[in-house]
Amino acid sequence: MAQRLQFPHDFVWGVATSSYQIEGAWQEDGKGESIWDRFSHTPGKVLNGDTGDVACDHYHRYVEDVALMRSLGIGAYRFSIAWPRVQPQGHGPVNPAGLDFYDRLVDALLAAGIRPFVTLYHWDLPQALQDRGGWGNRDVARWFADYAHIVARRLGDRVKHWITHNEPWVVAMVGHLIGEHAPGLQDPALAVRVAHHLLLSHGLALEPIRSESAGCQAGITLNLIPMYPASDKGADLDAAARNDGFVNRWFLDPLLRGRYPEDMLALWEQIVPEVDPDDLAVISRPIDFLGVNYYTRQVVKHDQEGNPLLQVALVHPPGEYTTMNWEVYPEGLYELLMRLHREYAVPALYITENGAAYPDVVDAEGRVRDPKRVAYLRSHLVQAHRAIADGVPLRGYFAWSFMDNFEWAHGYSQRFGLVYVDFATQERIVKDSGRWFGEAAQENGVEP
Ligand code: IFM
Repeated sequence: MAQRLQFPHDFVWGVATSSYQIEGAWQEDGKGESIWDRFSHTPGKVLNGDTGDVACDHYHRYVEDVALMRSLGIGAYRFSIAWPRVQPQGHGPVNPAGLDFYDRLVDALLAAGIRPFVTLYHWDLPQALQDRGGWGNRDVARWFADYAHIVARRLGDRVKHWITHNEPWVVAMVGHLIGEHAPGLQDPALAVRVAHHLLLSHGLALEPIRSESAGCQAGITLNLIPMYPASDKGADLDAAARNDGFVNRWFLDPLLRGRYPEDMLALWEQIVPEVDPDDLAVISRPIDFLGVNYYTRQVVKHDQEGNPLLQVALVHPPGEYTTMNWEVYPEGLYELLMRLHREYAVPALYITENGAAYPDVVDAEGRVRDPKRVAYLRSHLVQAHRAIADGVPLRGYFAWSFMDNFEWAHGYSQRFGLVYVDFATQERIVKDSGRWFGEAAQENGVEP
């Protein structure tokens, strides 16, 4: 048998979730409405009319959930804070009961020996702020920094890892260009402006976080997708470069180089937002780490009729796909990590999400056998290990997700969890992959 691949002794093994996807309790204890409450309550927006009203009922079951993490041997938990629980109107008065919930959660984690990684924004904007223009309104960036300050003041003595945003590309583009996510808009210029304000809010939040959380590490999480041209024709190479500009460089370059990519500025001349003189200096304030969410690659071809902003279309090569119709492509993770190291000299990296949706079922013995997910996790961890061996400062890996949950516009139809959730009874059943991942965490390594 091949030798086990051992990770560095301080490598972080974690699981991840987000507030709207698991908490439920959508209007309890003074929580305000979020854009995802509004969106999921609007008929036709989410598959089967599913909502996050109850989700995994984690708000009431967090003690049990933390105990389950502990029993698996998980070392860290990445979760997000629901802004409208903390500030129901998005700015101004604080709702103490909302902060208390996260305070209790952090204490429970620490008592279980699990390190909390907090994401401040994983898509549930207070609806009251959307009513004032949402992320299209520059003021929201400042209000986000105030909110970050409030949370860090309360939790910063115990939380030492902070992520400002989860996947600003998705917020900007899926929410404001494609319209499949809240707030469900389709306006290219607005989408690019939203992206800018998200980045600005990230930069503005760093200082208050650091001031309240001595010795902390603060960063941001991007969804990054390595792009491959569908052929070696010049037009396809250019198409892949444009899609890379759209998904990856439009966020990486301002954050890590203090400028937007020239080729994309030229391409999007008509829609690029107003950028105040200091904005890019704020956006590129040093981060301690970059969070990377990696699921798949994209194969791209030039297509005049394709996405009008980019004139590209995606090609689906033969291979293995998850139920999200995402190709399983572990080598892409290695290539992505190497690129971030070489081209962006990122100080440290965490894989803050990686995982797969498959059609899991509970068998007659009450067991969930999910060998494909085990294979997916293993193959990606092998590539992560390879990147570390080649010099990438990768500090940890978080599996998405700790448990099955509300997969946005797909409702409950996509199961990503290491733990199966029966949404009718809220029973949790650890999948084979959950046990496998817990063992890998305990042994700090995987069999190749
Ligand atoms: O469920 C999402 C998560 O909220 C953000 N990253 C991708 C996951 C799977 O689609």
